[in-house]
Amino acid sequence: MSLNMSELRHQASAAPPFPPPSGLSRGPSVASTRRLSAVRRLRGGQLDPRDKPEDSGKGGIRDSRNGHVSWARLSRLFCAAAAVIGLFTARSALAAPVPSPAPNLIIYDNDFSGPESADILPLIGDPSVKVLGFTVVTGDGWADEETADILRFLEIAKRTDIPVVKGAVFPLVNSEARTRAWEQMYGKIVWKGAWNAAAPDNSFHPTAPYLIPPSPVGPPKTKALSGTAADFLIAQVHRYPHQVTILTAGPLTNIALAIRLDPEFASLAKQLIFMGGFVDTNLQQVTASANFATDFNIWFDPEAADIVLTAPWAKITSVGSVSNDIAYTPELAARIAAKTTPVTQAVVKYSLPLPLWDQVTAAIAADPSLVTREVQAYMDVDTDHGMYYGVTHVWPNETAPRLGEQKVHIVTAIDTKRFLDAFVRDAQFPVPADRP
Ligand SMILES: [Ca+2]
Repeated sequence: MSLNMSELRHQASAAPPFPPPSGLSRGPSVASTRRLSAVRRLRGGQLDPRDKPEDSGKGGIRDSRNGHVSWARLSRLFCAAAAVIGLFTARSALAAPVPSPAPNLIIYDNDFSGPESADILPLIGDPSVKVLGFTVVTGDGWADEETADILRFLEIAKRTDIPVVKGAVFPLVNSEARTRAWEQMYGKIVWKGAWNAAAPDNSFHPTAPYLIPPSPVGPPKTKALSGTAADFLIAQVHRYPHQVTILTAGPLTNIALAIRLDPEFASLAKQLIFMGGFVDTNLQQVTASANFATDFNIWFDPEAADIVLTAPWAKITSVGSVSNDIAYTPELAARIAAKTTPVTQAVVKYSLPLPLWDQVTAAIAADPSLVTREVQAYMDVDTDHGMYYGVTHVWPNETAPRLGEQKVHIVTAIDTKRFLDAFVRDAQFPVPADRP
């Protein structure tokens, strides 16, 4: 979620569909990684002490011709063998370059909105991460204007090598009209994203989904790929089976469409990490913030969330209200501004003092060790069109209805200091002046 409100927009138009991201090669397989480990161990002479031959009880190993062999001779035999193996492996290593560790492959789906997208910095600022693409979904704004926003920010960051693909314009079932009807019955919703009331400067335009108001950082020159986000997501998990983390920080429409188009999609991904799943936050809407304690990403498209949470992922991680506790502050801005790049300037100029919802979620995808506490529970979303439409619910083993809902890792605490330190570092990555 983000609340940038008065950015100007520019139409993103079509480009060829889904060329493979530049500079990307498949990571080594498990088997090749094991081979690499073995080569390194042997080349370093680090023989496992458990490999020591079993003692015969007489100071050596029985030789079929000469009786006992001394440990000194045995040692010489081992040295000779190791030398031969070392020569062989050295030649093998020369013949085949040692691959670098497999990158952390991520597709980031979000309702990018506004002239800065600081939430992508934990990904593009971390050299261990390879972003296969950014996919865009309507949520805080409409998909067309959001696509222009993320394209422009990638230009500022000099990372136009990363593809951007536009996704769903509308949620699966929910609509502005349904939301108005819900509010007449059950109360008010503070933040309605693309359905916020129309603003004179067109920062909100609920009845004009394809309008792109001008942006203070100008329109992008680059274009999104043609095709849809769902097709891009499907293509990438087939290209890199069980290697791609699907990271989302917007409504789950694109992910649900991918699941419905390709029943293999969820199981072919490495995992899902999503921003959302606020559990038991009703009281916080009274005691803290009626806005921040609302599960916007789930509420905006409950049916999509239901489809996603009942799909066969290898692992699901929910980053929910835990991210409310970490906000963008003047102190954080000052730390980021200590190094001047086009990215730090844009972040400091346009970031709003809001919780770092998406930034925390992206950072966890880049570095899961930031999580210091979690709870596991079955999770799904209410899709009845009543008071609790779009409300997340969790169950323990004993009471889960088992209608397809999956066990979810719900993050309840992170290492905040380490997150903030990493976020400042990632925001300050060098932006080459000579790269287009
Ligand atoms: Ca978001």
